[in-house]
Formats: sequence, C-alpha cells, structure tokens
Amino acid sequence: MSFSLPDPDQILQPLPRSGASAAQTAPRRSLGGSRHLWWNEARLSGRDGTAAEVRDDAHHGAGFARISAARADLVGLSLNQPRIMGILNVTPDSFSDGGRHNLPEAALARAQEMLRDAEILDIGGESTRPGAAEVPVAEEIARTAPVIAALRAAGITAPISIDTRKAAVAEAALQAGANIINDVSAMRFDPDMAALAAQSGAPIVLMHSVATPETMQKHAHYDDVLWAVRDHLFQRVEAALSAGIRPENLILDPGIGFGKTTAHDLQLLRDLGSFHEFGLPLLLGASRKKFIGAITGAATASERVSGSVAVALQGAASGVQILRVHDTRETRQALSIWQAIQGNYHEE
Ligand code: HH2
Repeated sequence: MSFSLPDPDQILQPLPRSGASAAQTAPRRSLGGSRHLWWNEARLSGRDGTAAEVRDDAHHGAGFARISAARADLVGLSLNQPRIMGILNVTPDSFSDGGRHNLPEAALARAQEMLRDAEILDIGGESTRPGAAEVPVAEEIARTAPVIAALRAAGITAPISIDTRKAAVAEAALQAGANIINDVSAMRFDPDMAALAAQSGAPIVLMHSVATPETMQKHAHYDDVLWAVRDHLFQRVEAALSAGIRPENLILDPGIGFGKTTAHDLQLLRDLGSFHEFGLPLLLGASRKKFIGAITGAATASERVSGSVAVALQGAASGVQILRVHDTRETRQALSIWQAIQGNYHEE
C-alpha cells in the first residue's frame, strides 16, 4: 500500500452524500470505498481559521485520492460498509457493563448474542472510564486471555480486538486468538506496544486521548479540539510507521469522552469526516458515554441506548467504518434501516 500523510497544516474534509441523493452531474467520488456514501466537494480549513470549498483536485490530488481509496480489509472483513464492534468488558467496574460478563460462560453467552448483529468483538479487562485506576498486567491477562480462548474454543471466528494499553496483555490476547489491538493510549502508555504491533502484524486502533484515564478530565482544554485531535493522530501515525507498522494495519479513532467536554465531543461528532484524509479506517466509540447523559439527562448508562444509536447513525452517515457499541441489536436495526434507505434494499 503506497501511503502518504496529509498536509499537516490543512484539513480537507469531504462533505459526504448518501446513495439516495438526487443524481448529480458532478463526479461522484467514492468515500473510502463505501457502498453508501460518495462526495464531490470538500471543505479545506487552515490553522488560521480560513475555510474554502474545493471541488476539483487540481491542487489536492493526493488528498482527494486518499479520501476516496477503498480501505484495507480488516482481518478478512471488508470495510465498504459500517461494521458493528460489540463491546465485551470483562471487568468488575466498567461504567456500563462492569461485573456482568466476567466468567467465561457469561462472556461466551453475551458474545454469541452480540454476534447475531455485530461483526467484531472488543474485549477489555481494564476500565478506562474517567477516573479509573490502572489494573496490574497479570490481573488484566487473567481477565481477558481465558475469555478469548473460550470464545475461539466455542468456534467463534469473528475478528476479536483486545482493548488494552499494555503490550503484555495484547500479546497474551493475540496468542489466545485475538487478532486486533485496540489501544486507547495509541502506544503512548507502553513503550513495547509499537514493536508488538509491528512484529505481530495485527491491525491496531490508535485513539486520541490525553494523560491517563485517571487524570484525563483535568486536561480537557484545547484551543481547537479538532486540530488537537488531528495533530495527535498525525503524530501517532508517524510513530506507528517509524516503528514498522504497516499503514494498512492502522485504524484511527477521535476518542470521544477521553479528556473532552460535551462541547468537544459534539464538535468531533460534527466533523468526523475531517479524519478521512488520512486514508485509513475510522472507529467511533461513543456508546452510552457521559455526553449523552449531559445532553438528555439520562443519568445511568443503561438509559442512554437511544442516544447511542443516534450517534452511531451520525457515524455511519459520516463514513465511519467501525462503530464500537454496547447495544448491538438496537444499533443493527437502526443501521439496517439507514442502509435500506440509502438504496441497499432488495425485495426477497
Ligand atoms: N472507549 C472506551 C474503551 N475503549 N476504545 C476505542 N477505540 N474507542 C473508544 O471510544 C473507547 C475504547 C470506554 O468505554 P467502555 O469500554 O464501555 O467502558 P470502560 O472503559 O469503563 O470499560
């Protein structure tokens, strides 16, 4: 895969249109190979606050090509449509499902249930909710690796990601049968993570966050959150490439709720499309998060299902390839309707 990074001082944000939009005379450019979305104009923003609409690729050919190119398959799964990643936290204290799926039998039952609607599973053994304390490596391995092994032993073949900041935990998970690394610290927490990702050849999610989950909400200050996240992801992609990780193994995530206020989260959700310029798949993890409660008054995580589905649809309409959610069934139903409206419905 030939790979080039975007211009660090400009953001080229495609303005997605869906398949159901009226016929156009302008070129219909593919949005990352999506079956549902296309684009023909982009917003070009500079650091100085300037913004312009661009329609032809005379000066932005490389950026246009990166936005349009089909994304690499994710362990055999085509990313030409939004994919649902079901969250399985095997922790006693996750903010939403903590303590519910710790035993391998309970985890297996929930995994099988989620896989009716999800295509990927994300297994985590350490809560990263705001204020959460670190879990020792051995404990985190003991929580996650046996569950992953049990899922594989039960015949689950779907891609499994391991949600961890620690190389030893990721390594044990990969040995047990996981095939994707999901590192909310984007390889900043553990200096060995980059080498593990490079050697194993496993795809890795690089997420924007600041500080650590314990302290991140004290660091929710940005001049401009969009530029801060973009600069950070730019720098983490550079770090990944220089560690020898292949570009087709990178997935980017703006890190909703990680060191961000509700206003920051909303700005990122509004401008998710600005991250397509990297030419890499995007992951969105907004499920049941605090901003949904802040806006709607839904105080507990389990009351935030409808709001989470609304955010997932915003992700789909923005061209996000992977939606990380707790409520797989509700998200699938909403996504199926959205996809059908985009013109992907055929009578039986
Ligand atoms: N959010 C959480 C955990 N891991 N990974 C990615 N890539 N993106 C996210 O937004 C993200 C993530 C936090 O949510 P959850 O797993 O539900 O809770 P907890 O961290 O308390 O286990």
